[in-house]
Amino acid sequence: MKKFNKVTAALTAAIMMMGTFGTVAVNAADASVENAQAEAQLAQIMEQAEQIKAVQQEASSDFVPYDQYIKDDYCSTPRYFGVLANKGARLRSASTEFYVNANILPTNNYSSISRFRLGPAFKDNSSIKSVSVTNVQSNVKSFKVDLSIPDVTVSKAEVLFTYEMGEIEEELIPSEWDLHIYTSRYEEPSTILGLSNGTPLYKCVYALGDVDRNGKLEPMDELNMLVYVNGTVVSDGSLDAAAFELAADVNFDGKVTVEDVQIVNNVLLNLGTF
Ligand SMILES: [Ca+2]
Ligand SMILES: [Ca+2]
Repeated sequence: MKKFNKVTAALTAAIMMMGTFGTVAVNAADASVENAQAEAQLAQIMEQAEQIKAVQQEASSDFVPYDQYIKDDYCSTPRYFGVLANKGARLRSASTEFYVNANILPTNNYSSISRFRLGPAFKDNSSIKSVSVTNVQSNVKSFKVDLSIPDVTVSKAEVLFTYEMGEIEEELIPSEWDLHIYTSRYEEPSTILGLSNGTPLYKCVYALGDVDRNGKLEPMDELNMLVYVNGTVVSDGSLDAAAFELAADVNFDGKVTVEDVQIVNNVLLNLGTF
C-alpha cells in the first residue's frame, strides 16, 4: 500500500489553509471581543478549520497502486481497464495486444471498437484504426488493437485508451484480481503490454468512482475526489495519478471536476447511476 501523492499534496495545502485560518481567527478575536459580527465570523472560520481538519484525517487513506486491486472485494460499478503510457514513453503508430476472457464479459459485443475510448491527451489527434480478435483457447480471446498515434514522447503518465468491460455479473467473477488474470498475457497484475515498437504500456483495471481501488464505492471515494478537485496542486503525473483520474472521471469528459463528485454522490445516495 502506498499513499497517492496527489491527495497527500492536496492535504498539505489544506493544512496550510488551516494555518491561515488560525492566524485570522486570533486577529479577529483580538480586534473585536465585543463585536457580535466578528464573533460570528470567528465561529465560521473555526468551523471551516474543523472541517478541513476532518478531511485531512479522513482522506489520508492508503491507495492501492494502479496495477493492483483489492483481491477479495467486489465493486458493483461498471469496470474498465485503462492502458497507461508512462512518462518518457515514445508513442508512434503501432499496435498492442491484450487478452480478454469472454466468460466474464456481459455481452458478446466485446470486440466492438465502440468499447474503446482514447485518452484525453490523444483523442484529438489519434485514432483506433481497427481491432482484431483471435481465439487463444476456448473463450480466451487475444485482442490486437491498431492505433494511429503521432510520434510523441509523453511528458507525464497518460491514458492511451480504455476498454469498457461493463457490469460483470458477480457470480461470473469472484474477485477483481481475476480481471487482471483475464486481461493479461501473464498472471501478475503488473503485466506490461507492449506496443509493436517496444514501448511498454501499463494496465489498470478500475471500477468507476472507486478511486482508491479498494473494491468498494464508498463515501471515502467521494471525499478523496473532493479533496482532489479542491486541491491547489496539479497531478504529480505518476501512473497512480493517471489511474486515479481514470476512475474519478465518471462522466468521461477527460477532466475530474465537481460534476464527477456530484455524480458519485448521487450514486451513493441511490439517486442516480453511472
Ligand atoms: Ca473505494
Ligand atoms: Ca469528468
